[in-house]
Amino acid sequence: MAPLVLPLAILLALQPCCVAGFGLTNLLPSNNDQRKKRLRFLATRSNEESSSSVASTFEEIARGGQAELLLSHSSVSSYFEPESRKGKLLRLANQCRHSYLTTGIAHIPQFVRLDLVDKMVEEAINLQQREECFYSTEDHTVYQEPNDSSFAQDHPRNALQRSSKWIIDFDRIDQGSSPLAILYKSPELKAFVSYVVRSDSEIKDDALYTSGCPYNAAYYNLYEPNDGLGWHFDKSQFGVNLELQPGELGGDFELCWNTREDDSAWCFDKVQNVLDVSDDAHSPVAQRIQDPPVGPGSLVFFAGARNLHRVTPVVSQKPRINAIMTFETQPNQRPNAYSLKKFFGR
Ligand SMILES: O=C(O)CCC(=O)C(=O)O
Repeated sequence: MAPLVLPLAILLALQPCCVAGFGLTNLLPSNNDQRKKRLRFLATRSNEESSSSVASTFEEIARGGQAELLLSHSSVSSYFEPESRKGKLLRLANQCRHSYLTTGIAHIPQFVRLDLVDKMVEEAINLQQREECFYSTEDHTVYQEPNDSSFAQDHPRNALQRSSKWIIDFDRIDQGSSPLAILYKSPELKAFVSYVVRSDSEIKDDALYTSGCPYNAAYYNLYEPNDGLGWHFDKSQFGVNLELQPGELGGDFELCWNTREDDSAWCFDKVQNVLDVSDDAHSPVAQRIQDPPVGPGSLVFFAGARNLHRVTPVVSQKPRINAIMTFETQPNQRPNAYSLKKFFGR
């Protein structure tokens, strides 16, 4: 196979069915003028930018032969008339982007073919059974910053949250045959992610990058009974989560939209409000993906630096399994030594 064809083979297995937010049925801009403006912007942009930029990479996918190929080989190809295929791909990306920008999250159900999802679940479970994994457990502040003794221990600045899960890092995954590794390294997926999560000015600036770290690039999470993640803000602007095996009970991803106005604000009152009313099962002030629910093969984008989020403790025996794919806005980014030790045992 030519170098481009291998990653493409995986991308051909993607199933772009629809995009869902939190129970919103129509996530496209309701205003037709806005929609046209957006499409016009996309159409002109590819002429203005260099061929190496993410925007033009995506334009090539959306307009050119790759989109034809992608859609004609995916299982949803029969949903589309040939002449409207390119438009459908662009619409999927725009729906996703709109949902991400207006609710902090975008969800594409059944993004990856189920036989590949099964392969990834099998790989994760096999590696865990061979003890090729690390049990990451910690008490941390919501901000993932060390304690500040000028605040009381129960102040939102210092209040501790408990998180635990098994992690199978990128270095343990078979780079040649794992669908996760191949999908993560495909330029098409990166272009799609960039299109969804970056603002227009950022897209103009340039691309996203895969991680420079051999461990956190793409990794499996396994949440067993009582495992979960306490409320936290991420250090990175956004997260991309491929759901493989949702928890049967518990293990829900919850997000509080617009908890803080920028990635470094403290916003103690809003954080306190979330902590005050939360119990393990369900937060009345958070959003959950419900309609349709997150299922095997769902791709979830979330803006984790601005929006407080958590994974509720898993209650059922069956583990919740997902994969996190790390994309960065700067080349060669790596977590600091503390995070590597704490989360990956490296
Ligand atoms: O496992 C998940 O669904 C979310 C993980 C998460 O919250 C994070 O990576 O910050």
